[in-house]
Amino acid sequence: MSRAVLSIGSNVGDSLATLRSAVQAFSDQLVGVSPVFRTPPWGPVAQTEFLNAVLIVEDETAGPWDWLRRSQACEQAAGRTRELRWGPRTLDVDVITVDEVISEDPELTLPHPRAAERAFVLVPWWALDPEATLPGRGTVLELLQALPQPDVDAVRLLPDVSLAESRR
Ligand code: A4P
Ligand code: MG
Repeated sequence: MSRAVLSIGSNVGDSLATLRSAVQAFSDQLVGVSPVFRTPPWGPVAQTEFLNAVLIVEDETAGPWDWLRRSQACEQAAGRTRELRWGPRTLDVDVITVDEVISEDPELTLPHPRAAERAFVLVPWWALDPEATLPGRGTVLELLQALPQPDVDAVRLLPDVSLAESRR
């Protein structure tokens, strides 16, 4: 059994529809999906706000590289456009964790190297799973408490919006 946590984000086009298509793409493996949050852009590129959410997916046979390949296929299917690193994109799917796997491979670093600093990952993840842990780093709650409060407060719940029902 392999369980992965995926972060999905979009700030180009119909972002809500794009996030829904990403959830749909993982529907056979879906264990849970967080609420949607409106988030200020993280990183050096000036751009519009993102919509972000977190998925938990499970598959008996998938390994870490399968989750990366599926995530990248999902980005392609959404017609991802990206000119700049950290710049605007139709869909970004990042693999945050796969079980307790630790990997320093630049093509698949696990846990995701910037997850611990990103309120746009931690807030949705905590909303979906308040007990969650980032392997080697501590609980998601502890990581959230270590972030500047304004960063956390800037991640705002999009009310009355659901990407999908949990299937398991
Ligand atoms: N890669 C290594 N480890 C991983 C992993 N755990 N998950 C490699 C996914 N990919 C991983 O990714 C670049 C390379 O990272 C790939 O070759 C992959 O093998 P990419 O998706 O091609 O490029 P990118 O997404 O532009 O760069 P990067 O560094 O992945 O950017 P991030 O970290 O994804 O940041 N602000 C808000 N509010 N919300 C967002 O969703 N997203 C970004 C993108 C920036 N700011 C944001 C958001
Ligand atoms: Mg990425």
